[in-house]
Amino acid sequence: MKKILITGALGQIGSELTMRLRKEYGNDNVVASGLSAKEGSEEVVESGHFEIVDITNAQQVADTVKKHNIDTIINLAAILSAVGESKPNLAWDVNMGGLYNVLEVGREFNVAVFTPSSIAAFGPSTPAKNTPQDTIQRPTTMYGVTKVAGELLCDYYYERFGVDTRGVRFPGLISYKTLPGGGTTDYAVEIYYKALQEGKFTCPLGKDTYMDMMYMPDALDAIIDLAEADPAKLKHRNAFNVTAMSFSPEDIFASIKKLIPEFTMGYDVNPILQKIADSWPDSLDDSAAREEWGWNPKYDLDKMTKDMLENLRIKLGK
Ligand code: NAD
Ligand code: AKB
Repeated sequence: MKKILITGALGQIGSELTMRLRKEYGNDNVVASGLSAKEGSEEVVESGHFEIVDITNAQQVADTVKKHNIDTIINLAAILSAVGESKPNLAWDVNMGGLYNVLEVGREFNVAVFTPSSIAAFGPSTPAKNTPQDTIQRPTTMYGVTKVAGELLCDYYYERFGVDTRGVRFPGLISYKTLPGGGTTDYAVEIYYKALQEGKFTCPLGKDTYMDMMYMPDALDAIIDLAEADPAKLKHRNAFNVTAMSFSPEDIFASIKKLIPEFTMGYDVNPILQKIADSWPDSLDDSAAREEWGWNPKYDLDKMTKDMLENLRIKLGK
């Protein structure tokens, strides 16, 4: 990667990835883009190039790639699971139509394309425990449908047109800089804010709901390490299973309670979120990522909890 365009750069991942890449590749070599400069982090908009790019507008994507002589697009623009269930048409337009435009630009201008998939690409008929890299994928959400179709489309553009497409299946991502954009795993971020702001949390998922999760620094490493991996070593290309931990609401509550003993948690299960969470794996097998490009996360649940609380205390003044 020499000249990088990030779409959806003001979202949960993009706001941190942009700053990390600017540090490593130089401010001028990382172009952030989004729907509006007012939507998010000032430091992302002000520390380097920022362009308005709606990925459903193919011309805007192509013009930005030409203008900045881009060689890699990291395509983070998307509609996530919970919002996707309330706005399935929008999820299809952005996640499929937008991805198609990005891949077409990749083909026309010989640009590499990195697009994250998700644990949402699996469904209720997928083996839930130690979910294999290559297995049944029959997701039951619009988000999941677009994710599995996106994986296939990226594979197709590599096989058919030689576009250098790569991607991981991210689990729920936890971070303190930018709030998540409307997913099913968002509770695992909100719980830290509520622990510090109110000392109590009402969990929207049942206590035995296990899902894979990851702390943001590991997620950024995953993107950069795979994007820079030697292509000769990759047997898979798109949709590598990656995970760092699997926990339930009871586990994350216990981890926070070790550091905030007065913290309490109750339950008010949201049936729409619960149905989505129940259709996703409990824990992924990420051995292909470990073997093919050295995936090796650094944060487990307690280490993440300590870091989240330390940083959120500063951010929230608590
Ligand atoms: P996010 O919702 O925080 O950010 C997405 C950004 O895309 C937002 O800033 C939004 O305004 C923008 N956007 C929406 N429509 C757009 C359009 N038409 N054109 C340009 N921008 C548009 O999402 P995120 O958490 O940063 O996720 C980035 C990618 O990673 C997505 O593909 C998502 O599916 C995937 N992912 C995220 C997680 C997670 O837990 N955050 C987990 C698995 C996969
Ligand atoms: C969501 O919950 O929608 C995302 C994801 C796991 O893809 N965090």
